[in-house]
Amino acid sequence: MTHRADPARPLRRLAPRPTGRGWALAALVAIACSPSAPLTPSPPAPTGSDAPLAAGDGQTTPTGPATVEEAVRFAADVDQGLRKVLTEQMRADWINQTYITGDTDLLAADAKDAQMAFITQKIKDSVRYKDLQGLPPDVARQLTLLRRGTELPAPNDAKERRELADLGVDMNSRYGKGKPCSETLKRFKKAKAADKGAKSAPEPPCFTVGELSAILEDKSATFEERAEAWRAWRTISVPMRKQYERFVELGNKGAKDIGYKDLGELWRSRYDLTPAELEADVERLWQQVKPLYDDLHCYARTRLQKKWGKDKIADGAPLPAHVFGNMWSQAWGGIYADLEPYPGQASLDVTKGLEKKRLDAKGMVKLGEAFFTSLGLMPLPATFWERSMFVEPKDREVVCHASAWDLTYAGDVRIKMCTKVNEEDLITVHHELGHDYYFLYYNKLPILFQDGANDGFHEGIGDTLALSVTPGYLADLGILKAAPSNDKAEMNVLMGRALDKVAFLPFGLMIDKWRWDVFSGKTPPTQYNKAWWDLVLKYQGIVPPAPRSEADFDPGAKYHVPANVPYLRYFLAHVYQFQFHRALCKASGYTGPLHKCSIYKSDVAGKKLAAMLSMGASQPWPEAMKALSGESKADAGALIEYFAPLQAWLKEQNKGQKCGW
Ligand code: X8Z
Ligand code: ZN
Repeated sequence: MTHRADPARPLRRLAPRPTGRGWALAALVAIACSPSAPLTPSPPAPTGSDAPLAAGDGQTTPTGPATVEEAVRFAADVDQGLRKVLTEQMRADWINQTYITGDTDLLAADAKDAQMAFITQKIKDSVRYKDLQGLPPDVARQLTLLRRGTELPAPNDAKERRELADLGVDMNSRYGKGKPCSETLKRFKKAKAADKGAKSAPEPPCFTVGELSAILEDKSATFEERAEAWRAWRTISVPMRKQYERFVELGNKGAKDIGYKDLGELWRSRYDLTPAELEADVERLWQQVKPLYDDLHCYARTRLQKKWGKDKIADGAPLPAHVFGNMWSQAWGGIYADLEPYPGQASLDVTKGLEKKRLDAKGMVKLGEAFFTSLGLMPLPATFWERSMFVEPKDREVVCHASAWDLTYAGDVRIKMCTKVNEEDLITVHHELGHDYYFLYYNKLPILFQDGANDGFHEGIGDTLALSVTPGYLADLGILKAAPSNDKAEMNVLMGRALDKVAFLPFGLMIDKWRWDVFSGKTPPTQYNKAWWDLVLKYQGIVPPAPRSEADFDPGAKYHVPANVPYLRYFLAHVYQFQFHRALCKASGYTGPLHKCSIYKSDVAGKKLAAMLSMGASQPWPEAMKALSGESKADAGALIEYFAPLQAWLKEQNKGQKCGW
């Protein structure tokens, strides 16, 4: 994957790396109880074959009326069994994703099959204790979490379960190995190499998602070449269409077997709210942020019209998906140069600073760790440094999408990244370390509590710290020459942030809107692609740059769909992280404008953060939110406050424009 240094690009996270499963798939494990007093005995993690309770070992279900003692024992047994099946799955997945072959696909599918069998059986067994009175709260919470924890319950039938496991692994690996070919793009690359005086190697004209993404943000790529890169990537998912259809059928069967209407209802049941309440809450948050997105969209259109001409970017029309420098138009930092409010106002080229410091991938991760330890958090364990994958291996296929891993639920945490020394990856490093720190701080809890307060919390921790990776902080480290010192430079910085954070919001929402409708049957397979583009248009105001039809399967070209990672979490995280940031800034004694705050070196902020992380999923998420911020509701007010100066500026810029699409 190629990445150019991009002069004067402010703090931004680039196109998300290709793919990433990581912790998310292990998340049977969801939420709740006090970290200090787990009532369920939580013995050391058995990871070997001598584990006291073999997973899925078919213990006979007790007969007669259920008792509290029996339920407590059940929860303890589940804890041990889960440690075993999940650790086995994690190990198989780690090997599979860092060395994709037919063999490792099989090993991963075996482990997934065993994990699904165990969890689905235990969910069914737990029904016996559902209405039992007098359970210790910790045990009741664990059983609740067990029932809603898995994102992929298996159907009763063993053959169907195996089929589901195989489908999941196959789609994931297919995505990881995706390398579409294009003669047009080969010519583009050749011409580019010739311009630089280099000979391009006579390789097959096929490209990874990283390479295609690089073309999307390459200043020398034409409108048409970008459209070709965009189109080419979407050929990899065509064969997934049938697979996905079957995957939905089987996943729904599994969900029904454990009492949910469909898989989407199960996914929406994981937020300590009813599915209907969750949907209403998400809509409330979306309405809070939509005006800001609309302002940004309107401004982007004007600037893109200047770049590409009104024949390509029409007045009042939605924008084509391939002009945002990102394969999914989900983060727009890749075209910062085209949207920069005041060109040349400040030297914000972080990539150049990192290169100057001669930091390598590990050095970037060290820098990330240093932020966490500056807050008084623990250093990462030695095994993290020994076992993580920091760079893309040259000799084998891997899943490059960045991810964080907790292999044993007892301290063997890692990251897997094809790290490049650039600004985007510096931010991604913080994101991934956020997951690892969560793992480390809650790993004394029963395994069912070893999860984020909800999945949006897990996604939001690293991002929260990354909001403190300000130009001021980077200038202190000598990575930037100086922090911006005037309003214009400030506006540039804020725009850089908004291109990643604000642009992402509708995308973060629409993916699962699509899946919820697919799972419920509202969107039948004959309308998979149409429904997808209807939502992209409605929420993002974006249209495909090439004709689409039901022969395509564009959702499959976004990693989280074939990998079956729920996506609402990222929308929530984008709201929470500003709420967390505001709370931690306040705790650290900061009183200035939110977008300039950095909590670097704040012990007080670190303590608050650690306290929340240690709660894991032991209590409903509003409790965790309260522990950190004193607020018990999600609120996009902090995001709006953060971007207030930018929004005022956008409104000025958009005067006289007909916004919307
Ligand atoms: O997948 C990720 C992380 C791993 S949890 C790199 N993200 C989403 C994406 O890439 O689409 C982070 C932001 C959104
Ligand atoms: Zn993540």
